[in-house]
Amino acid sequence: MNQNILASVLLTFAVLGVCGAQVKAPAPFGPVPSENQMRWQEMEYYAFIHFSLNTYTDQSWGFGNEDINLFNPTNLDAREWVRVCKESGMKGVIITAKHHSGFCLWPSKYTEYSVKNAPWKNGKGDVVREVADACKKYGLKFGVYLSPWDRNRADYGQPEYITYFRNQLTELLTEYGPVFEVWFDGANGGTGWYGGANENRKIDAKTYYDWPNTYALVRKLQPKIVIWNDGGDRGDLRWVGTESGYVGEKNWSLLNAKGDVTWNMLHHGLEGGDSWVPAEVNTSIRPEWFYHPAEDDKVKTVPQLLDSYYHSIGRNATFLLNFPIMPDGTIHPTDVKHAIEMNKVVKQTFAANLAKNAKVEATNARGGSKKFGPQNAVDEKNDTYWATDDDVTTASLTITLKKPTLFNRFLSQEYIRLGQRVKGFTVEALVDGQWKELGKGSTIGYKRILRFPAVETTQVRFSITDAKAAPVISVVGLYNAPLILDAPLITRNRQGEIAIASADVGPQFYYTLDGATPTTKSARFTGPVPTGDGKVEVRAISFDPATGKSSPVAQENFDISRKDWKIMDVSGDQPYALLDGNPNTSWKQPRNKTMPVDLVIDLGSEKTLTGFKYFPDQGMWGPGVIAEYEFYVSPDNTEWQLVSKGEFSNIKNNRVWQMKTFAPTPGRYIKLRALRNTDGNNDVGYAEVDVITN
Ligand code: FUL
Repeated sequence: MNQNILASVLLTFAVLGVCGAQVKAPAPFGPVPSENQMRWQEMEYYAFIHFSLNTYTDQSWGFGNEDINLFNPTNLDAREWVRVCKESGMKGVIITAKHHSGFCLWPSKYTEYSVKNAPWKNGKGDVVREVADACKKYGLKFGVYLSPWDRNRADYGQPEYITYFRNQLTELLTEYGPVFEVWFDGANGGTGWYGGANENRKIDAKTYYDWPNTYALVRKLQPKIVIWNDGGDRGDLRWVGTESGYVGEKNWSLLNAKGDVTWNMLHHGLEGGDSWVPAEVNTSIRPEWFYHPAEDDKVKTVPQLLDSYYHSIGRNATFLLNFPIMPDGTIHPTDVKHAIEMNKVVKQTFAANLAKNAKVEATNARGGSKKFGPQNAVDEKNDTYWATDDDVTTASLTITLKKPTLFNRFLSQEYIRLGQRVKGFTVEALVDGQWKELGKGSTIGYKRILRFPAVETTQVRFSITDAKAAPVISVVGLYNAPLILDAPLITRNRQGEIAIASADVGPQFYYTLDGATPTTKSARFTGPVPTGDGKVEVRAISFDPATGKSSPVAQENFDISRKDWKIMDVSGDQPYALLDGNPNTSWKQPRNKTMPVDLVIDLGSEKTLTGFKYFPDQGMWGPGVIAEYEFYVSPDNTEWQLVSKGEFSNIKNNRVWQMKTFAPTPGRYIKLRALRNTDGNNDVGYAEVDVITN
């Protein structure tokens, strides 16, 4: 070592000595993530792929006796799926190796109900292998979904089935290379084919599957895996209580290892939880998980996908987005387009942290040291952090930018290897000499992003207003996202008036009522538009006058107006919430009723009915989501004709519009009979009920 180098090494030691080499890093606080959970959390965004015999039968859940001969995708190339996932910014893929129908996408040794007996590739195909190989080729991680509920197996419900299940799991976890995540779906619906028994089988999900031993097997076979479950038996990750694509604003990566898990705990985590169980937001790019041609125009738009992005990754969760595969074995081009475009916007938004290496000051830094100083939060490194003294749980960090800077996003990350600590924070900008609040939140965790209208400033203050222990912040960022215009939401109230709205603040709306494509030359929406009593097709766009850009066209086809409808045997106005056109208002039947529970409506005059629609209550508390129904039509409220009956499959997890059609039937009265709800109690609720006429 020459003299100069020696001198500078000594100087460095001296400086570190003064500035904090002796200042100790904060000790971990509470539960912390395992290495497997850390690796998984850093993936942030990955895909689900739903593909099975359901794809060919247009079902949400196969019954277990669907014909294997239907499985014959002519254009299947899993490399295309994985390429789309990669181009969408995803870091992994989870394939439905076996869904509830029991049909296996790999040639399992343990069943005949698999691709090995399908016409596809003359029984020589293996979808799971193709996905695993494609993941290797594109550098994505590979995961499997294996449904515990199996509607095909005769032995489902018996101990033998558990052996079968573990044998299958062993195949999947030993023959396809590294698996980053395994997904044990919690759905256990009851009825099924069960080897020809055609019956309703109830198991006790808590005890039947003997999860502790299955988990041990999984960890032995794949030591680097993370296990998903829906909260019952604690795995490494948790469901967030909804498939609608968001987790709570307050989101702790904690739960208790033992005890029951409520919906609230799934959705928000548990502040005082004794175990690290972070959240995964799972949702489909379409309303349903499997492909249904009727949903080709219901693919989530880029703004809707972005909403889920900000409500998952932006709220301390990961984002698991599903692509349904079409019968020919490909992903629908609209789904591909939207997912890739969404990633472009995300990349553009987060390309440059406008606060990178900016001047930062903090009200407190651990031991007064540079080692834990605020500049660590803007150095673009995830493993350096700003930390305060142990007894300081409120502190501010002020960023001074070199020049006035425009931004509309704030991002922050805690160094979660030391635990999740922050309980409350605010973000302010100095505007005209005053601190103006841009946004606030409760938890931060691995990553938190706030959205707000763009602001131009040179100073930003990030204040931690409440924390469980001294905050440890590894990243603070400011970004300017491009403005995205959403296709507006069109609703029609009972009086037949149209309303148009959008999530954005400020866009103008233009609409047509004659099927024409709206432009800025069409009528401009300024308030409710009367549309009479008949059917009406409304199309509308949002328009940004600043850029001259328009949104995609929104379209709604409304049937006859519900102005003259009368709900029978009820009193007051409240029940009419189910006819008001507003999906956010609902009505629940009186609690003293027991199933079956009827809703009878007088349509005011005779109509020729061809179907009905039901939109369930979207709320949390006893929503009374109907799972099994009968639908009747009557000329006189006395003689009733049963025109439709069945189940609303998967409505428990996915509370979207349900539409049932039937042969044209004239009638003036309708009766929607609830036979069973998704919670197995007597609650019955409705956000909207409508009919289809011809
Ligand atoms: C649910 C299942 O019932 C759906 O069909 C889908 O697979 C979803 C991911 O999980 O519980």
